Amino acid sequence: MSTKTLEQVESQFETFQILDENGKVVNEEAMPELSDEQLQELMKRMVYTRIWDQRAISLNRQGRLGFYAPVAGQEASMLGSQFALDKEDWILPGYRDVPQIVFQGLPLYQAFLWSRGHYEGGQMPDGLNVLFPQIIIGAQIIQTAGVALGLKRKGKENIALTYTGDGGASQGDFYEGMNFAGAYNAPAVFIVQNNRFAISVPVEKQSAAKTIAQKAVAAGIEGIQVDGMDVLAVYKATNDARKRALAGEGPTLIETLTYRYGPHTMAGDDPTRYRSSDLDDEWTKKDPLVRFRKFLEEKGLWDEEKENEVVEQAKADVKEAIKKADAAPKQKVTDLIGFMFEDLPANLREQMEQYTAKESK
Ligand SMILES: Cc1ncc(C[n+]2csc(CCOP(=O)(O)OP(=O)(O)O)c2C)c(N)n1
Ligand SMILES: [Mg+2]
Repeated sequence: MSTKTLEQVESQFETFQILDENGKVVNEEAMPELSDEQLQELMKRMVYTRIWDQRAISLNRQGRLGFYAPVAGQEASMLGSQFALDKEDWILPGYRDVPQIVFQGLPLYQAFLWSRGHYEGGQMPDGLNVLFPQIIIGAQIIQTAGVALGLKRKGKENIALTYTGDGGASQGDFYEGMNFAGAYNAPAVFIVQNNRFAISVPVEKQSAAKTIAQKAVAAGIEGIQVDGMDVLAVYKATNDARKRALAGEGPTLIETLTYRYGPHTMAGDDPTRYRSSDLDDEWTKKDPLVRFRKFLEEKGLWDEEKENEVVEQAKADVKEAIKKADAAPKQKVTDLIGFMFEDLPANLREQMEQYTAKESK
């Protein structure tokens, strides 16, 4: 391929945006059809998530949560996309994608139990089509291709949607999953939340490609790059991708350009060692809540009172949820073994007997 051809391909992937940094509509014809209530609901979810994120970070510091990957900065990317889903669609999340599965129906206390590594946190309520948040980078892409193909074979009017990061897009599984989904025309949507870093490795060091969206080309599927700080653009792109998938027009790769304000996880990385404060400032100016708040205020759909209501609700819910998580029975080894398989293999049966005896003492 000549350099010219590469440039032609790359230049097609411009960032799709509806609201600019000041909350002004820059792409009226792309405006999704959402009612005033739906617009307010999107804002509520983003404000709620930011508060819960702050509370979770503080609970983690107090030793009251386990694994936690902060989400501030990524609210539009996470919640705009989830908002486009039907209740029966499938979500295959990564470890950071807890807000999406909570708004899809996972009770908050279970999300906290998941954070603590408690088995009850991974037991999805009946009817909630969500897989356990994936820790293995990129593994959920292949699983999504499989789930989507299953939905198609069963004649369901639903899609499988997955989230990974820029780091996930550097894994072999990513290409394999997209390629398979494309080949079988499976109703899958792959979202790559490009927050510019895989822990400390910048996206520029992970790939020579100018965009992650263009990686769709080789898989023969649709690809789009979206302003991930613009909740309306993320919603619109996901909704369109979902419709295409259900119409038999194939999978879509959506790259959302976003940023995590906090550390990678609460396990102790220090972002000031791998990110400049200039870059932090540049992205803080794009904040998804600030721009959407301006847009809604202009329409008379948002004010301080509404904001405070959501803040108080989020604080109260977190308090309640952590109390409920604290009340969960202490996890036993037999619980872990018992929930792994429908029929226990011989070696685990043996361990089960040993631990049952031990725990009954
Ligand atoms: C297969 C695999 N390799 C390495 C790791 C260690 N690891 C955990 S998070 C992470 C970075 C992922 O970055 P990205 O996909 O951009 O997601 P983000 O954390 O930025 O949301 C790595 C390398 C892992 N969990 N799995
Ligand atoms: Mg990343």
